[in-house]
Amino acid sequence: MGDQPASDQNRRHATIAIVGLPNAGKSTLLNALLGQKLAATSQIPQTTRTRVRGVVDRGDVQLAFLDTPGVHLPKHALNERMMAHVEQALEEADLLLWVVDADGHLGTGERALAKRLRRLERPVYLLLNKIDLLSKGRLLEKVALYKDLLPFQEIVPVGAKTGVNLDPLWALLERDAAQPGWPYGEEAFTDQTERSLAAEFIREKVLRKTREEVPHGVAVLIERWIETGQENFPEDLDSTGVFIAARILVDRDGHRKILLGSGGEMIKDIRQSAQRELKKVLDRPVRLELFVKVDEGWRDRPDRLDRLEL
Ligand SMILES: Nc1nc2c(ncn2[C@@H]2O[C@H](COP(=O)(O)OP(=O)(O)O)[C@@H](O)[C@H]2O)c(=O)[nH]1
Ligand SMILES: [Mg+2]
Repeated sequence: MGDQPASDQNRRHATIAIVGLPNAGKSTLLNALLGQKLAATSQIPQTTRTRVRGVVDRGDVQLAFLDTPGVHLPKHALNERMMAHVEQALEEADLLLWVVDADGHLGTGERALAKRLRRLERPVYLLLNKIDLLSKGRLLEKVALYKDLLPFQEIVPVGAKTGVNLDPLWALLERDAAQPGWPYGEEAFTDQTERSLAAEFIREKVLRKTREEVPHGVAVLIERWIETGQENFPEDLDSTGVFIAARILVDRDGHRKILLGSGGEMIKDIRQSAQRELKKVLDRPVRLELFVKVDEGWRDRPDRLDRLEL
């Protein structure tokens, strides 16, 4: 394009997919790279359900990161859609970051993923994450164990949670971003809407507070989003604020009871911490209302999945 300003001619970009097994730390890494929280994270596998895109400009280089759900065997229609998100990200990416929990164990899931990545024939970085949890010696053993699975472009030990070793990673990514131009505007940061971010962070609070029993059967639907001047905007809410009403869908009545907790303590706690986080993320006052509703088998109902944009 001949009419581009001279300063734009050096501009390069790359689309980078972050892939791996559940709980490796992919979403934590995305948040660390962006320097801002965009993706929900928790100890519960399958916290991430869709692709989340975050864009960072560094000098002449624009990097678009795609966070993906952890690779696992589908048990519900929901999981099949989650794996379709992974496939789309793999197809779209110029470069792949395979995140592994270096403190974990190299198993069949990882070998299967290695095979899939090999077929793609794209550059793959192996990121050995959670290095805070292991000694230098064990880290070296892990490198030896993984290095022959694929012809990795790079092997980088990192600590996503503590931000360790991200500078060398940035330098490599900037070096390897080879596509001409910048596909995203300079102000671009994410393709997530405020509504989907709100729903994700409410769901994250549910996962973090309820643990084992409930997580995989939970979805969050934003029912109302009311700005100042609109009908039913609360009179006592600051005019820069937003009123959000969200419905938490659960798979069965037992889960609804757990979510409510005795005397409604649990849902109150979830509401308060979600409201606090949303204030930070949206950078303005937030009033949040939550409702819990049983919707049996929603994970296998395509109409529900569509409505939830999953
Ligand atoms: N100790 C330690 N924990 C981490 C690190 N990175 C992520 N985690 C934790 O691993 C869990 C899974 O992280 P998450 O980003 O949700 O994993 P994902 O499923 O791959 O997206 C969370 O509890 C994180 O806090 C790390 O560098 N060190
Ligand atoms: Mg995740």
